[in-house]
Amino acid sequence: MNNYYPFVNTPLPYAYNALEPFIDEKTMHLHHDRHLQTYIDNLNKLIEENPFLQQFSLEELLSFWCRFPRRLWAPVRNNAGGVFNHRFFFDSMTEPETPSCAPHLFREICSQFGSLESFKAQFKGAALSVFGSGYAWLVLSRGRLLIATSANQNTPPSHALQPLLAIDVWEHAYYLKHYNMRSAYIDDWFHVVNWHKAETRLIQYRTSQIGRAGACVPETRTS
Ligand code: MN3
Repeated sequence: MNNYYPFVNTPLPYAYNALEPFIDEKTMHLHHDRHLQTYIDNLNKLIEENPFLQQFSLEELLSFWCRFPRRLWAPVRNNAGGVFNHRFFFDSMTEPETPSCAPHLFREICSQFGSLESFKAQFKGAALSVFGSGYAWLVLSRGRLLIATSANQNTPPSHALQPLLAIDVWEHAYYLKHYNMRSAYIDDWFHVVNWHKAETRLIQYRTSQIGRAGACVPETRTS
Protein backbone atom coordinates (compact mmCIF):
# COMPACT_ATOMS: atom_id res chain seq x y z
CA MET A 1 0.00 0.00 0.00
CA ASN A 2 1.40 3.34 -1.06
CA ASN A 3 1.52 5.12 2.29
CA TYR A 4 3.80 8.16 1.86
CA TYR A 5 3.90 11.23 -0.38
CA PRO A 6 3.56 11.23 -3.33
CA PHE A 7 0.40 9.20 -2.91
CA VAL A 8 -0.90 7.26 -5.90
CA ASN A 9 -4.30 5.73 -6.45
CA THR A 10 -3.62 2.02 -5.99
CA PRO A 11 -6.01 -0.30 -7.87
CA LEU A 12 -9.04 -1.80 -6.19
CA PRO A 13 -8.36 -5.26 -4.71
CA TYR A 14 -11.06 -6.68 -7.05
CA ALA A 15 -12.60 -5.89 -10.46
CA TYR A 16 -14.88 -2.86 -10.78
CA ASN A 17 -17.83 -5.17 -11.46
CA ALA A 18 -16.89 -7.70 -8.75
CA LEU A 19 -19.47 -6.43 -6.27
CA GLU A 20 -22.41 -6.70 -8.71
CA PRO A 21 -25.34 -6.90 -8.30
CA PHE A 22 -25.06 -5.28 -4.87
CA ILE A 23 -22.71 -2.39 -5.67
CA ASP A 24 -22.71 -1.46 -9.35
CA GLU A 25 -19.69 -1.16 -11.63
CA LYS A 26 -20.35 2.46 -12.62
CA THR A 27 -20.48 3.57 -8.98
CA MET A 28 -17.18 1.79 -8.31
CA HIS A 29 -15.52 3.53 -11.28
CA LEU A 30 -16.72 6.96 -10.19
CA HIS A 31 -15.98 6.34 -6.55
CA HIS A 32 -12.44 5.00 -7.01
CA ASP A 33 -11.29 6.82 -10.15
CA ARG A 34 -12.80 10.23 -9.47
CA HIS A 35 -13.77 10.73 -5.82
CA LEU A 36 -10.74 9.00 -4.28
CA GLN A 37 -8.44 10.40 -7.00
CA THR A 38 -9.52 13.93 -6.07
CA TYR A 39 -8.61 13.37 -2.41
CA ILE A 40 -5.23 11.97 -3.48
CA ASP A 41 -4.54 14.94 -5.77
CA ASN A 42 -5.55 17.44 -3.08
CA LEU A 43 -3.46 15.67 -0.42
CA ASN A 44 -0.39 15.64 -2.70
CA LYS A 45 -0.87 19.34 -3.45
CA LEU A 46 -1.17 20.15 0.26
CA ILE A 47 2.06 18.26 1.02
CA GLU A 48 3.82 19.82 -1.96
CA GLU A 49 3.02 23.24 -0.49
CA ASN A 50 4.07 22.11 3.03
CA PRO A 51 7.10 19.86 2.41
CA PHE A 52 7.75 19.07 6.09
CA LEU A 53 4.65 16.85 5.89
CA GLN A 54 6.49 14.48 3.52
CA GLN A 55 8.09 12.61 6.44
CA PHE A 56 4.73 11.38 7.76
CA SER A 57 2.82 8.29 6.66
CA LEU A 58 -0.90 8.56 5.93
CA GLU A 59 -1.75 7.16 9.39
CA GLU A 60 0.73 9.52 11.07
CA LEU A 61 -0.84 12.52 9.34
CA LEU A 62 -4.19 11.43 10.76
CA SER A 63 -2.90 10.65 14.24
CA PHE A 64 -0.68 13.71 14.73
CA TRP A 65 -2.67 16.45 12.90
CA CYS A 66 -2.86 18.61 16.06
CA ARG A 67 0.96 18.89 16.23
CA PHE A 68 0.95 20.73 12.91
CA PRO A 69 0.29 24.48 12.49
CA ARG A 70 -3.38 25.18 13.10
CA ARG A 71 -4.02 26.33 9.53
CA LEU A 72 -3.25 22.75 8.41
CA TRP A 73 -5.61 20.97 10.82
CA ALA A 74 -8.71 20.98 8.63
CA PRO A 75 -7.00 20.36 5.26
CA VAL A 76 -4.88 17.49 6.66
CA ARG A 77 -7.86 15.80 8.29
CA ASN A 78 -10.15 16.30 5.29
CA ASN A 79 -7.72 15.18 2.59
CA ALA A 80 -5.69 12.52 4.41
CA GLY A 81 -8.98 11.33 5.91
CA GLY A 82 -10.56 11.13 2.46
CA VAL A 83 -7.69 8.95 1.21
CA PHE A 84 -7.56 6.71 4.30
CA ASN A 85 -11.34 6.28 4.59
CA HIS A 86 -11.87 5.41 0.91
CA ARG A 87 -9.01 2.91 0.83
CA PHE A 88 -10.31 1.38 4.03
CA PHE A 89 -13.89 1.23 2.75
CA PHE A 90 -12.89 -0.39 -0.57
CA ASP A 91 -10.75 -2.84 1.36
CA SER A 92 -13.71 -3.70 3.60
CA MET A 93 -15.53 -5.31 0.64
CA THR A 94 -15.07 -8.44 -1.45
CA GLU A 95 -16.93 -10.57 -4.00
CA PRO A 96 -20.53 -11.34 -2.92
CA GLU A 97 -21.04 -14.26 -0.57
CA THR A 98 -17.33 -14.99 -0.22
CA PRO A 99 -17.17 -17.68 2.49
CA SER A 100 -16.75 -15.81 5.77
CA CYS A 101 -13.77 -17.32 7.53
CA ALA A 102 -13.67 -15.10 10.62
CA PRO A 103 -14.22 -17.26 13.72
CA HIS A 104 -12.42 -14.96 16.18
CA LEU A 105 -14.24 -11.87 14.96
CA PHE A 106 -17.66 -13.55 14.99
CA ARG A 107 -17.03 -14.85 18.51
CA GLU A 108 -16.22 -11.33 19.71
CA ILE A 109 -19.18 -9.84 17.82
CA CYS A 110 -21.56 -12.36 19.44
CA SER A 111 -20.13 -11.73 22.87
CA GLN A 112 -20.33 -7.94 22.44
CA PHE A 113 -23.59 -7.52 20.49
CA GLY A 114 -25.52 -10.74 21.30
CA SER A 115 -25.49 -12.22 17.79
CA LEU A 116 -24.32 -11.43 14.26
CA GLU A 117 -27.89 -10.43 13.33
CA SER A 118 -28.11 -8.11 16.30
CA PHE A 119 -24.75 -6.55 15.35
CA LYS A 120 -25.97 -6.01 11.77
CA ALA A 121 -29.15 -4.33 13.03
CA GLN A 122 -27.18 -2.01 15.34
CA PHE A 123 -24.59 -1.26 12.65
CA LYS A 124 -27.34 -0.46 10.14
CA GLY A 125 -29.01 1.82 12.69
CA ALA A 126 -25.74 3.69 13.15
CA ALA A 127 -25.17 4.00 9.38
CA LEU A 128 -28.72 5.32 8.92
CA SER A 129 -28.21 7.82 11.73
CA VAL A 130 -25.29 9.61 10.02
CA PHE A 131 -26.75 13.03 9.17
CA GLY A 132 -25.51 14.16 5.77
CA SER A 133 -22.18 12.64 4.71
CA GLY A 134 -19.95 10.28 6.67
CA TYR A 135 -19.19 6.69 7.61
CA ALA A 136 -20.21 3.98 10.05
CA TRP A 137 -17.42 1.88 11.54
CA LEU A 138 -16.76 -1.20 13.55
CA VAL A 139 -13.74 -0.26 15.65
CA LEU A 140 -11.65 -1.54 18.49
CA SER A 141 -11.71 0.92 21.40
CA ARG A 142 -9.48 0.09 24.37
CA GLY A 143 -9.70 -3.56 23.38
CA ARG A 144 -13.51 -3.67 22.98
CA LEU A 145 -15.57 -3.77 19.79
CA LEU A 146 -17.61 -0.63 19.27
CA ILE A 147 -19.87 0.75 16.53
CA ALA A 148 -18.96 4.35 15.71
CA THR A 149 -19.95 6.97 13.17
CA SER A 150 -17.95 9.83 11.72
CA ALA A 151 -18.98 12.94 9.83
CA ASN A 152 -17.46 14.01 6.51
CA GLN A 153 -13.90 12.58 6.33
CA ASN A 154 -13.27 12.32 10.06
CA THR A 155 -11.61 9.04 10.76
CA PRO A 156 -11.00 6.63 13.70
CA PRO A 157 -7.17 6.97 13.78
CA SER A 158 -7.67 10.66 14.62
CA HIS A 159 -9.54 9.51 17.74
CA ALA A 160 -7.15 6.72 18.81
CA LEU A 161 -9.68 4.12 17.62
CA GLN A 162 -8.60 1.06 15.62
CA PRO A 163 -10.92 0.48 12.63
CA LEU A 164 -12.05 -2.99 11.51
CA LEU A 165 -14.84 -2.28 9.00
CA ALA A 166 -16.27 0.81 7.30
CA ILE A 167 -19.26 1.72 5.18
CA ASP A 168 -19.22 4.98 3.24
CA VAL A 169 -22.67 6.57 3.45
CA TRP A 170 -21.92 9.67 1.39
CA GLU A 171 -24.61 9.74 -1.32
CA HIS A 172 -22.02 9.25 -4.08
CA ALA A 173 -21.46 5.73 -2.65
CA TYR A 174 -24.98 4.61 -3.60
CA TYR A 175 -26.99 7.26 -5.42
CA LEU A 176 -26.63 5.85 -8.97
CA LYS A 177 -28.08 2.46 -8.03
CA HIS A 178 -30.04 3.00 -4.84
CA TYR A 179 -31.10 6.62 -5.41
CA ASN A 180 -31.84 8.11 -1.98
CA MET A 181 -32.49 4.74 -0.32
CA ARG A 182 -29.55 4.42 2.06
CA SER A 183 -31.32 1.58 3.88
CA ALA A 184 -31.38 -0.62 0.75
CA TYR A 185 -27.72 0.22 0.08
CA ILE A 186 -26.71 -0.86 3.59
CA ASP A 187 -28.63 -4.15 3.18
CA ASP A 188 -26.79 -4.76 -0.11
CA TRP A 189 -23.44 -3.81 1.43
CA PHE A 190 -23.74 -6.64 3.97
CA HIS A 191 -23.55 -9.11 1.03
CA VAL A 192 -20.06 -7.87 0.10
CA VAL A 193 -18.47 -7.35 3.53
CA ASN A 194 -14.95 -8.74 3.78
CA TRP A 195 -15.28 -10.36 7.21
CA HIS A 196 -11.98 -12.17 6.81
CA LYS A 197 -10.16 -8.86 6.28
CA ALA A 198 -11.80 -7.41 9.39
CA GLU A 199 -10.67 -10.45 11.38
CA THR A 200 -7.12 -10.08 10.05
CA ARG A 201 -7.10 -6.48 11.26
CA LEU A 202 -8.48 -7.50 14.65
CA ILE A 203 -5.71 -10.06 15.12
CA GLN A 204 -3.06 -7.54 13.99
CA TYR A 205 -4.29 -4.97 16.50
CA ARG A 206 -4.41 -7.56 19.27
CA THR A 207 -0.84 -8.67 18.63
CA SER A 208 0.84 -5.31 17.99
CA GLN A 209 0.79 -1.65 18.94
CA ILE A 210 -0.51 -0.50 15.55
CA GLY A 211 -2.57 2.65 15.84
CA ARG A 212 -2.81 2.44 19.61
CA ALA A 213 -0.62 5.17 21.03
CA GLY A 214 0.11 8.83 20.53
CA ALA A 215 -2.95 10.13 18.70
CA CYS A 216 -4.06 13.70 19.29
CA VAL A 217 -6.72 14.36 21.89
CA PRO A 218 -9.92 14.52 19.85
CA GLU A 219 -11.68 17.87 19.59
CA THR A 220 -14.91 16.00 18.82
CA ARG A 221 -15.43 12.32 19.50
CA THR A 222 -17.01 9.87 17.14
CA SER A 223 -20.36 8.81 18.55
MN1 MN3 B 1 -16.89 8.12 -0.81
